[in-house]
Amino acid sequence: MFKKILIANRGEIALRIIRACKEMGIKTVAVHSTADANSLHVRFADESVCIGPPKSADSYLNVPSIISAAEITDAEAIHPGYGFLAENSSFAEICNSTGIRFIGPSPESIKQMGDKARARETAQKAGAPVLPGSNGVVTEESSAIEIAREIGFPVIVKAAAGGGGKGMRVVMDESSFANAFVMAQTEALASFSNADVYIEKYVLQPRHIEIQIMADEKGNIVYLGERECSIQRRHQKLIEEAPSVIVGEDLRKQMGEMAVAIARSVKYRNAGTIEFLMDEQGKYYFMEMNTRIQVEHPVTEMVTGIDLVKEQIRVAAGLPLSFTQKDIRIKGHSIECRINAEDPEKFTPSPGTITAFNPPGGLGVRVETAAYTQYVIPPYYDSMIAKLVVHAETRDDAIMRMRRALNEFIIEGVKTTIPMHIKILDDAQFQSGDISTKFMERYDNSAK
Ligand code: MV4
Repeated sequence: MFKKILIANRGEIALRIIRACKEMGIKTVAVHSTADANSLHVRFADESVCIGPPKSADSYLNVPSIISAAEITDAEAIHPGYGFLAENSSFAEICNSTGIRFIGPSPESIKQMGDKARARETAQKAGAPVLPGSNGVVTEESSAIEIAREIGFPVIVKAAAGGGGKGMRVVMDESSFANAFVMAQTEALASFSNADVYIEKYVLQPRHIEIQIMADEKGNIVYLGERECSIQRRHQKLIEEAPSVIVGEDLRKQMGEMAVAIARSVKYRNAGTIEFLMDEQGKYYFMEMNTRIQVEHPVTEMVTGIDLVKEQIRVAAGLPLSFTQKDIRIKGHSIECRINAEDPEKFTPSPGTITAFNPPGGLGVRVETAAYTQYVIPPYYDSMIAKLVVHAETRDDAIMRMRRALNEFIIEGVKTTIPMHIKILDDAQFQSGDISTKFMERYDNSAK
């Protein structure tokens, strides 16, 4: 096992990884920007290294600084968390070539799944259902129109290098296609320095359901059930839960085995997530694969009892998974609310000093945060300040527990999304489980 790990991240996920290391008897190295000198991940790590000025590009994305920090502290491995360098295949390659273990999949797997058009083909070859669409990227407007006509409108044009919604255009009919196609290409080029786009049939009111998988280096790959992530706004997830109300045991097994087959076909290792879209008939289609630990991993941990970050570290060290498929049982129900420091009307970040901070507690309540009273939220990074996660026997009980915990959560000095979460949890449609990615449009017309 590793003796020392460097955590190339900040905030709650850095803290989450430090906690796993401590329980495994592994020493930790935090890296931080000058803006984060007083943050908890620095305080709780055994050692810390300042890697640059506030801007992410100069610090948390600064590869030479991070590699140097690992070298001078003798860290044997780097955990990238999520965001920043987590899905950067050249960073993974540089780690491995300097003899530092990247805690994640191989650079080849990251590259293969990072190209969403290629990932679609890979999944299809592995036997996964995909929506009618183009075979790979489409460059010519004239052939794009023909493909769209053949698929049938509505269609969606997506950036091959995308994922978060950038470089994406929904096209309802042929008259607006040519313009939207060029717009998607232009936006893709501006955002990713890559104009490649592909086309898919557009599902009008899909659910976003994803399967967590975990793979070791001995070829063991297991699925840990699904997460329902349909409650989102502007391509940011707001609430995630496990299990999904519409996934029963048979479907879970089917989707799980499908996810494992896709992972196996790219010789995947470490933690990964296969995202599916589900239409109103309950048919599911491969959408993308995320080659990292995700923000919402705790809901899977709550219903399986498995520490996913510890497993990531184990398998990166060459050890086998500590469990097999038949050990996985989904127990109870878990919900996560992402609490952001943002203006509830304008959705703009609300940086500043947290003047009072009282996280909730009690049975079945878990809070993942790096915030504290007098903590100053820097304006340079994303606005998530806490994940509130609950676990209970049933979905109804989990909803009641979440409402109780949200009402107990005191955060003063900055505006937060707590009131929005309370509204969603009080919503009869949410409570009935009748949700889709269009859910938030009822509250907010600009949610698209
Ligand atoms: C889709 C889709 C419907 N049909 N693909 C959103 C994020 C990115 N990962 C893919 N996304 C979607 N892909 C097909 N074939 C619906 C979404 C989607 C969405 C699309 C446009 C505007 C807002 C959206 C919100 C959630 C999901």
